[in-house]
Amino acid sequence: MNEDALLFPAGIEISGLTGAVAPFTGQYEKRLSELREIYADKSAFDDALKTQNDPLVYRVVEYRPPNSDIFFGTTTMSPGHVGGEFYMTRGHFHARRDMGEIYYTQSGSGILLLESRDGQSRTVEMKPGICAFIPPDWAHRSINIGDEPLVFVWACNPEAGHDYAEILKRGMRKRIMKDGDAIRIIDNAAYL
Ligand code: PAN
Ligand code: ZN
Repeated sequence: MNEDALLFPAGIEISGLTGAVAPFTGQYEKRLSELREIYADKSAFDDALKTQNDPLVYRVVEYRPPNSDIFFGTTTMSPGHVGGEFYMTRGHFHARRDMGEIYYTQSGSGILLLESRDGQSRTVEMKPGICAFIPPDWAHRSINIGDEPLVFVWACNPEAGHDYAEILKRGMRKRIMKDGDAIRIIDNAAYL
């Protein structure tokens, strides 16, 4: 493909309730069995897997124009919790430390948990009407704290990439817990 080829405008249909993107260029799903490392309570996790049929935790659908400096898509997260910890994404830094992102929530409610390279922790509320700015070099993980799907549109440079290893290895400083009807943000005892 000629890198200088003219790109043409497009209107992409996005459902704020289901996260469907039409047309889309790629998608993937994460089921609970693929996410054992991120939860604190491994025995609750193993019990959940035994008693449930490997539930869908989240789906990512993207629209990626070729040779563009921007792409976007949706993440749709199921409601749920494991050992009192709400369903969450893996969380990552971008491979490109100079590239941020936005998350624009369409439906549901969540918490965007962010952590700078030097270990500062922040949260941004996720609810319809809030577009979160994720600065370059802040790790980010989204957490569904409601009892409906959490759907958000994300957009960034396709060269941003993902660095999952860092968060997988050391975790994030905070965990988002369900405490009856309340939500608690606690220190992650296993943080390295
Ligand atoms: C998002 C995330 C998506 C899934 O598209 O990749 O919500 O989260 P994990 O990648 O952490 O599993 C994004 O931030 N892209 O850069
Ligand atoms: Zn990202």
